[in-house]
Amino acid sequence: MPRLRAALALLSAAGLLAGCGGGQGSTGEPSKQPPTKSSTRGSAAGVIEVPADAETRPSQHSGDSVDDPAIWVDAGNPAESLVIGNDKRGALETYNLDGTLEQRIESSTTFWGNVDIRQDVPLASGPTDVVAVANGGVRLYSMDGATRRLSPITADGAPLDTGGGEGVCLHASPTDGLSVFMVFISGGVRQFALEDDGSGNLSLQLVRSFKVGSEAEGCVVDDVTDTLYVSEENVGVWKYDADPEAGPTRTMVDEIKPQGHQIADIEGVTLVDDGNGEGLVITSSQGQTGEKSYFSTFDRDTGAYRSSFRIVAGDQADGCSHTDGITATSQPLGPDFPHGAFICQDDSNTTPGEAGNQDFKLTRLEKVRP
Ligand SMILES: [Ca+2]
Ligand SMILES: [Ca+2]
Repeated sequence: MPRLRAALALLSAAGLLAGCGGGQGSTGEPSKQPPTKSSTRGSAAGVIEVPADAETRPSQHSGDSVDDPAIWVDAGNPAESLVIGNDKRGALETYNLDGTLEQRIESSTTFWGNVDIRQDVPLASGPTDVVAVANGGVRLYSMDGATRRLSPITADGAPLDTGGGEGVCLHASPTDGLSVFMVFISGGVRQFALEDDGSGNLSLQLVRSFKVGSEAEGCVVDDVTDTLYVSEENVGVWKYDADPEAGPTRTMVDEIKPQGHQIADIEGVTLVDDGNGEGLVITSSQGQTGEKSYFSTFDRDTGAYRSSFRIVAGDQADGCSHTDGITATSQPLGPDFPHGAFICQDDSNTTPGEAGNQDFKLTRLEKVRP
């Protein structure tokens, strides 16, 4: 698809693909981050405790119901940006930054898995903000920037057949176009090229498959460095070349303790893009029964370990525990999140804020930076 590749190359050269991972928005300039850590406090285990700032409204379903968030950035009106999250037991939802529900999409296939987004993707029908979510394959939507509503961009709105998969991450490559990685609980990974079928809808083609080894789910792609990060839940976080023609060669970023800094199960993986190749990779150490979950940060460029933190109760929301999916962006999101946000799934939603079914917690990004 030379035209798409050329357009992506142009966008990349123009710096319009700056945002790239874990639901990161891709429009606008990343904010410069003045660390303001006055509200954080350390713990004995070397895990910094950071109070949450807001939470989404509770899921409609009890039990293990929410899982993986993404952020759609409204570059023209950042405070109107949206959190996108899955209700595993029945829907894809979007939330305003104050946590209120904006849109709910249901399907006859009730299990909804992970979600990811790329903005300003140069499809044949024009620049498109593409959302991918696991639901009986992969469902693809476009976000209308004016109405802030998701609409399907597959024929008849149907999911595309991936043969399964729960983990999802998009990759917008300047040379290879748009693709989606599906991560299977069995540890398999499949990469599918996504192309406009000529009618404004996307179709897919399998271009690569490989095995991580054991149970895996969380993933994110750094579009600038062409790197796929995948968490092997009981082992560590790997990075692979995201090029469809790359082989199974990989590098360990960080293992679980005692060799590394994380604990099993390693679930979510996300990317903070600060521009110029700088930024952070953040992972979610969910923990086993009786263990407190936490998040770890690594240097995007060198992979060096930077810090660990936990989201605890703030004035408006309780903290995140036993976290599955995470996302982050350094794009400004209006007055409440002027330097971006970090978002985590919480398995036990108590007061402050509403108490009840699971939800997502939002925290100012500068508070969690090392
Ligand atoms: Ca909680
Ligand atoms: Ca709460």
